[in-house]
Amino acid sequence: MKPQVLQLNPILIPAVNDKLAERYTVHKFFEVADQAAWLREHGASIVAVTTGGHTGISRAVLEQLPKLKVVAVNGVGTDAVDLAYCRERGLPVTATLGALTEDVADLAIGLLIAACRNLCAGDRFVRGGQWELYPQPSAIPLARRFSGMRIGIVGMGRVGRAVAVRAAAFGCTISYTDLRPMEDVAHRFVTDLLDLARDADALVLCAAADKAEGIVNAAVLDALGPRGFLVNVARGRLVNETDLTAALVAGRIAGAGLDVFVDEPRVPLALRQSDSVTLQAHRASATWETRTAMAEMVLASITQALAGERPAMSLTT
Ligand code: 8YV
Repeated sequence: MKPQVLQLNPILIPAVNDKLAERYTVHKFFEVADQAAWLREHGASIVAVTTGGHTGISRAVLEQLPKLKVVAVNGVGTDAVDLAYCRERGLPVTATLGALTEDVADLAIGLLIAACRNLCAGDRFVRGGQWELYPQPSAIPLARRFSGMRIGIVGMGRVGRAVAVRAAAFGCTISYTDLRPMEDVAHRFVTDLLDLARDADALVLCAAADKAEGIVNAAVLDALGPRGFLVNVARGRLVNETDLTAALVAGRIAGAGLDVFVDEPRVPLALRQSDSVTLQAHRASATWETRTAMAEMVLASITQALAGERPAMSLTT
């Protein structure tokens, strides 16, 4: 009998799914109607789990998988997995470190340009036929220039650094905040997020969420101010979404580009109705190139763990 793998989130790459199915019996948990009953019956036979970065796996489910040898996260964020518990159990939790850096940084810049230049509102204006009805240039408000902006990066890890490289190519001035200054980063470090926001035309959130929930609140948004933009490609929980919605609706910040939300896939109506916001459905890593690389890493982690090796991408063992 082949080893039993529990797949909590779909992997969208057919070639990798084929390889998984050749080597393992893969159970698609997301298609199971009564998951509690399924776990009671089959939990003890599962030796590997794959899941998504922001969806993770609950401790309650982990506790029902006594023979588990690896949790292979198809993502870079592991904030939705109880790492301390997995460490105690000696259970490797792997992530797709480095695989999605470039794509996430690309989307951050894309969202920022879209927000500054009102790309989505402009698209709706043309698509909806309003241009023909209101051809005078004053029908569309002037936008803001992205090149040369002062960018405040929150979280100078892999993604933050890749955003800095791109923004620098646009002539932007870059400052950042993190838990501590990074010796190998030449940009200006700012300890306090309020100060970073005050000095920035745009804040770009690239931080892990575990130690930073709700850090972007009304005070930070007011420090960013009515000409400031917010971009979030990290986790929705970094932002107080109620404060953000209120600030956008009242014009206390100029606009936002958001790929992530507090309660995905639910997005507050006021955000969906606002022309100052560009929205994406948590798709920063969703390219063929990156998702293929990520899926291959998941497969490698499972293969290594089930061969009795320490997976190269393990964060806990
Ligand atoms: C993915 C992510 O959407 O890497 C992460 O932490 O949130 C995203 O890249 C997700 O992991 C896909 O399963």
